[in-house]
Amino acid sequence: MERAFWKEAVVYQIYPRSFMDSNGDGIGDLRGIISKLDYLQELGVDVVWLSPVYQSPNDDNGYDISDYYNIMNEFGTMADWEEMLEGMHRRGIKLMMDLVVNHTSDEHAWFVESRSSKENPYRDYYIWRPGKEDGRPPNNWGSFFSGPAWKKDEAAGEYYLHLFSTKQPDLNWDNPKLRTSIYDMMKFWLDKGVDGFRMDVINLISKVEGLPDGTGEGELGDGSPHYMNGPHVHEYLHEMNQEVLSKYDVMTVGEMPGVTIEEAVKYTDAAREELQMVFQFEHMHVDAGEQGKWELAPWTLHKLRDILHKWQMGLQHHGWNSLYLNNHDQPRMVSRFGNDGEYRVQSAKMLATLLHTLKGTPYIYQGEELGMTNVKFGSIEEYKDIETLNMYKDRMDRLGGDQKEIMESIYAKGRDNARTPMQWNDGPQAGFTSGTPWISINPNYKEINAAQAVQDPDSVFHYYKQLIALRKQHLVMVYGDYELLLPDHEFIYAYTRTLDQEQWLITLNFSGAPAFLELPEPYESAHKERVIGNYSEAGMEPHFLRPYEARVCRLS
Ligand code: ISL
Ligand code: CA
Repeated sequence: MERAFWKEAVVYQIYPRSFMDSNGDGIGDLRGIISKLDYLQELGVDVVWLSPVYQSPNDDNGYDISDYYNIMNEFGTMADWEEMLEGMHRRGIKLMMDLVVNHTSDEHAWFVESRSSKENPYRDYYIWRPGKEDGRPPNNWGSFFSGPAWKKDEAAGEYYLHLFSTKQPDLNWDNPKLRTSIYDMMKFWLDKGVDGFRMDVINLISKVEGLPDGTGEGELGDGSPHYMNGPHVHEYLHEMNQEVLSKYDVMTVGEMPGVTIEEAVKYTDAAREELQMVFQFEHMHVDAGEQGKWELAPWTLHKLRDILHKWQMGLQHHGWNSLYLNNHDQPRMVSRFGNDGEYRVQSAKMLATLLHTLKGTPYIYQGEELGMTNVKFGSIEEYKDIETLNMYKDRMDRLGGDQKEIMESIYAKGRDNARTPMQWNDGPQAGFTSGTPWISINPNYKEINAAQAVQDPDSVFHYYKQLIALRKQHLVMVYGDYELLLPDHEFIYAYTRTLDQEQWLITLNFSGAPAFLELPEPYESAHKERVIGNYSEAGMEPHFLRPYEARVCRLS
């Protein structure tokens, strides 16, 4: 067992636009974060992952960067950022910045140069191609945000590739000059004291030579086999490691749609010197149909457990898991995998137990520790997310969609579910802003808010605090081997974690009804001492789990 800080840590993600507004303009900002550092310290997290705070025209809320070296005006100044970092470090909290380098904004100086002419020295920083003979785009790849992944630029009559919005042109990682520019920029932030990076869609940076068409009948094909885990991605990440990461004491996690276990082992095996962890997406697809995330399909514990189990086993000895059930791109976990009505508190705690007792590093998304829920806005006008809005327009205009059905899928899957402002108290605008918030507050803030949670010892918040503290006291939570029990149970996810003589049993009921529990021997007759649970010990029955009950026991 090789100990490492980043394996023992708990990470908290801040989406700055929605965290805390300090000046009443309705937009969360750095001084807002500074004002809430004591709250994070009380919760006990070790690391903050901060979504992008760089200069950006905000086509995709900061994931479209126009200047990597400066702070977005709406968020504050470099001096504010320095004060924030200092405040975190003083409290023993590390900072991971978001590194968005698959693409920039089309307003980035490199792209402005690049598009100006074919001869410009920055031309090759991006991916330009002439159209097909009939004027169609160079290939049939679709963008993640609806429509084709190419846009024609009139200046030189060529198309540029954008896997995300038209304002997020993809960088050309095959150009060594571009790679050096990125490494320089990373060093700039590391020299300022940053402790690590979360790397946005970092497994998309290497595209297959010739950019071949993707499969599919219609106008748009699936190009992903030609850009996910592409031909040179490991080479580039190893180079980044050698040039930059290995020279600092850093924490790294790569966000990787379409990553497989085989690939994840390569990205995270320490011997290969690339990254420490990846965010995989398989479990985020359990409730998607064949048409993708917007086609709603029921999830089952069987499907979810099979995926999580596969990843636990796959990275048990090489590599390391990152554990998450939501973030700024995903619906709220309690609404998706728990019950956000009658059993909101119990199911939020049950899911928290899962995240903190599987093997890997837990990531908490802001508001998760309060059991914040999805939101249903009455009209599309209240939504702000570019992915949601583009999909809505595409399905309404082009595909003649059924408006009610589209809204249902937005309610279930839209990214704005996670982006409504933090609910700090039951006062006006949930204490997030003294002005008008950039996106509406979830109307349930009077009941669900931090002020309530902090003073209520039975709150979701206090349960997270306990889980985080337990991790510091019991290395079995971090390093213990994982073993699955009851692989076919319809409602209960049960497993053990074992480190030397220490063995813990985790039993989680994923349903709103009591669930019958019978363990195989020797677990059934073992002596069980409860370590933590989401119901009181009174009323605990050995052979039943109460609705959404989570129980963690030490076996002897
Ligand atoms: O949000 C998604 C779920 O449909 C994904 O398709 C998402 O776009 C993908 O996971 C990549 O996410 C990251 O890069 C995007 C940005 O919009 C996301 O916020 C970011 O997390 C482009 O930079
Ligand atoms: Ca503000």
